[in-house]
Amino acid sequence: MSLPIKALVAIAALSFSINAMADAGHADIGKPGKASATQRTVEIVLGEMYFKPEALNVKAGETVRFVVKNEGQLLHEFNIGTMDMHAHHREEMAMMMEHGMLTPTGINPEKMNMDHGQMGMGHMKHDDPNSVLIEPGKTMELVWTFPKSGVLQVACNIPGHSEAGMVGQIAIGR
Ligand SMILES: [Cu+2]
Repeated sequence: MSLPIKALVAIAALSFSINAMADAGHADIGKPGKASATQRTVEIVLGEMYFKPEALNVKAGETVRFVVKNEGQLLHEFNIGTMDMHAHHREEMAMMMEHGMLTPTGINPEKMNMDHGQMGMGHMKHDDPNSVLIEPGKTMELVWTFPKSGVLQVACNIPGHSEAGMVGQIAIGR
């Protein structure tokens, strides 16, 4: 495994996750967008413990290219979802921390790509299409097509971070 971490995370972010879609259930949070369909680029800066900007308005059905920069010292996540989805994902992230796949400052690619089936964890990869994990000093992109209406939450689900202020809001169509 000699792919740079950035590439691994980009691949993970692009891969379609059945589980994430199932988690979304009835809540329509939108879907991964095509870079070619991008109508707007929005820059987001992450740090301890904030998103800048922390509130955003998008148009109904708009495809936005997020360029997300981690200017902090710790590993952070930019995840678009609902409160329920974030609560569920926070548990997964806590598990990944416990098992050393994530550290407070980075991603351990060997552990992240291990087969965790024998540990009773099933698939335990950070491959949700609605999320990017960004190491300190790095920038990641996420292209997202929003639904026609609703209010979504942005969160960093690394244990303790959203509790400390890493939450934001995206309002659609207003
Ligand atoms: Cu964070």
